Amino acid sequence: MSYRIPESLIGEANAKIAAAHDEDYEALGLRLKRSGVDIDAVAAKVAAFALAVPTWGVGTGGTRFARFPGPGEPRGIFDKLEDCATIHQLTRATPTCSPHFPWDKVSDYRELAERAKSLGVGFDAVNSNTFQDQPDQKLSYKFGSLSHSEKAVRDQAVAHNLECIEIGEKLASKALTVWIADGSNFPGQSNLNRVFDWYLESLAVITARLPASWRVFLEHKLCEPAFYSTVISDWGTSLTAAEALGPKAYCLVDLGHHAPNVNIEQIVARLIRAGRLAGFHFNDSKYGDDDLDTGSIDPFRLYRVFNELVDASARGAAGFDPAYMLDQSHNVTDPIESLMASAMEVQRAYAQALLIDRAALEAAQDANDVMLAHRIFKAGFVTDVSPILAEARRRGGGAIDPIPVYRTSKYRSHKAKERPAVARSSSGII
Ligand code: AFD
Ligand code: MN
Ligand code: MN
Repeated sequence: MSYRIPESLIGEANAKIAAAHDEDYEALGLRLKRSGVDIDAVAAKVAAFALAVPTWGVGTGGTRFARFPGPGEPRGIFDKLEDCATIHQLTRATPTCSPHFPWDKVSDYRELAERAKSLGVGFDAVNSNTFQDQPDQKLSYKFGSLSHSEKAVRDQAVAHNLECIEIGEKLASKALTVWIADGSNFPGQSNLNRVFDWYLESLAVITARLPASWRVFLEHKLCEPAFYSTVISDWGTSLTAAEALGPKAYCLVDLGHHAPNVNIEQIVARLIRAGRLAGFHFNDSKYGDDDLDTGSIDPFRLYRVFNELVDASARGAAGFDPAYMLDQSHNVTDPIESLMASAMEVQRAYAQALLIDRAALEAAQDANDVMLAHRIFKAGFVTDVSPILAEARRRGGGAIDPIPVYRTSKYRSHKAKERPAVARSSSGII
C-alpha cells in the first residue's frame, strides 16, 4: 500500500491552530468590512479557484550543469499522480495535473484515468514534446520540429501532437499545449518567414484534428534553446498564429518567457481584449526563464497580472476562460513544498486583486488623480490575505497551514522507502 497523508493528521494540525486562525480571520473580516468588502465572499472565490500542477514539476528539476535528485522522487506517472494528489489534499487548490508526453506515456490509459480518479485528481491540458529526441525516434529534432525545413520531420512532429490529443481524450483533457524549441542560433541559419509558414502549416493540421470541445494553447518563448530567434517568440507572433489558425487557437502566457522588464500584465490585457488568452504557466524569474517559485521574486508582478484577470472577469470580457497552471523547476527544495507554496502564492495574488475597489479606481483614473489611483490599485497588495487563503483551504477540507502538516507526515521518507531510486528519465529538466 502506498502511503497517503491520513485525513486525521490534517484535522489534528488544524485543531491546534484553529483558535488563532479564527481570530485572524475575524480581525481581517472587520477591517475589510470597513471598506465594504465581504470577507466570506472573497474566501468563496478563492476556494473556487483552481490551478493545475505540471507532472514534470513534482520531480527535482535540473540545469544543464547538474541535477541533484532528492529521496523518494516519483519514478513515473503513477508516482507523480500521488504527489499531485498530496499537493491538492493539503492545499485544495490543485485539482488537476497537466501531463507531458512521451514522458508520461503508459500502456493503459484507462488504468491511469482510474488511478487519478481514485486519488481525487483530474487531467488538465496535455503537453507535447518535440524539443527532445526519443530513443525510438526516426528523425531528429536537432534543427526543429513543427517548423523543420524537411516535411518528413514536420509530419513526424504533427503525428506526435495528434497522438497527444488521442491520449488526452482518454484522460478527459480539453486542451493541447504546444511549446516548440524551434528557432535559430545564427543569423542566416533559417528564413524567419519560411519557418513561420511551416509552423502554421503544421499547426493547421493539428488544430483541424482537435475534438469539438478542445482548444490548442500556443506557448511562446523569446529564447532558449534557440538563442538568436525562436519561431514563436512573443505574444505578437502567438496572436498572429492564433488568428490564422481560427477560433480554437489561444495564446498561453508563461511568465518566464518574455524579455526582461516587459510589461506582462499589458500583454495579458491585450490578449484578453483579442479574446485569445489561453491561460498561464506561473513561475518567477530574475534574469530570464529561471523557473523560480511563483511569487518568490516579484509577487507584485503576479498581483498586477491578477488585477487584469479580475478586471476582465468583473467586466464579463467575452471568451474569457483562462487555464491556470504552474510551470517551474525545483532544484534545491522539495518539489511538493515548492508547488504547495506556489499554488498559495497564486491564490494570494488573486485574493489581493479581488480587494481592489474598481469603481473608486475608475473614478480616480477618470479624474486623473494619479496618486489616488495608484493607492487604490495597491491597496490589495499591501493587505495580508493569508487568513482568507487559510479559511478557503479549511472549508475545502485542506490544511490551514499545509507545509508543516506535510513535514509532520514524513511523506517524503515514506516515499523514499516505497520508491527505490531508478535510472531517471530527463523529465525533470525543463
Ligand atoms: C520548457 C519551456 C516551457 C514549457 C516546458 C514544458 O520553457 O516553459 O512549458 O518546457 O514543455 O521549460
Ligand atoms: Mn511553460
Ligand atoms: Mn519555460
